[in-house]
Amino acid sequence: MLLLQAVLLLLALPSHGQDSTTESPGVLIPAPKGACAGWIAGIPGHPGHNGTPGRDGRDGTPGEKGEKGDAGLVGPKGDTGETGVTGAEGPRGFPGSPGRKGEPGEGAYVYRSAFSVGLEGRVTIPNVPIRFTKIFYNQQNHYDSTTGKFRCNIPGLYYFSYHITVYMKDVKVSLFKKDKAMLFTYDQYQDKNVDQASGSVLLHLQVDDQVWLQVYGDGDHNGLYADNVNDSISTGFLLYHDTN
Ligand SMILES: [Ca+2]
Repeated sequence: MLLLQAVLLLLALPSHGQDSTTESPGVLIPAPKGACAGWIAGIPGHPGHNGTPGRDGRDGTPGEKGEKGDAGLVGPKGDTGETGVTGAEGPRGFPGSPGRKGEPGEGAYVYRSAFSVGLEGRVTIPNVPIRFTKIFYNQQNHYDSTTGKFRCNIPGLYYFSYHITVYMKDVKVSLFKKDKAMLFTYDQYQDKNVDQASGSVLLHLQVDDQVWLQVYGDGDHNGLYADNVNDSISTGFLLYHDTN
């Protein structure tokens, strides 16, 4: 019986080499590939040496965000900036206080022009300027007693007046400006009386304008009279000088 089993085993081994492990009870180590039939496993070897350290692992995931740190120190002062744009003009200020009184001027005399003159006897000649030769005032000599005419030296507004004593004859008298009669006065003489004739006017004069009195009419109205106790006078003066 035993011999038959051995023959069967030898006949079966070549065709079942690969699966021998399952048919060899009591053997712990599997048979190597291509091992011969009937091999017996050896004693296990000693453990090998430790291997070299492995490479570094991959980076871990980021940790959680830390708490906010303390404020840093104040930095140095920066450079001065550029000048800004000029602002809009401000509102008008309050009026200032009045200044001190000025010094007296020097040219006041330039603006003086006045005369006041009278007759020294009766007038006999008509239609010519009456010559007043009794001088009450003629400081600037703007009135010429040789011609009986006032000549304007300062352009401006002038006041003229005359007060005539009328005696023996009627009086017709005119105030002339530049050869034109501007003012007329007529007085009829009353027998055995002394009358008065007068007139006044404001006239604007330019330089060299002349003003005078003369009898007008046919020559029989020249009753202008004057003596020691009766005057016939003519007066004129500058009221305002032109400022332009
Ligand atoms: Ca009269």
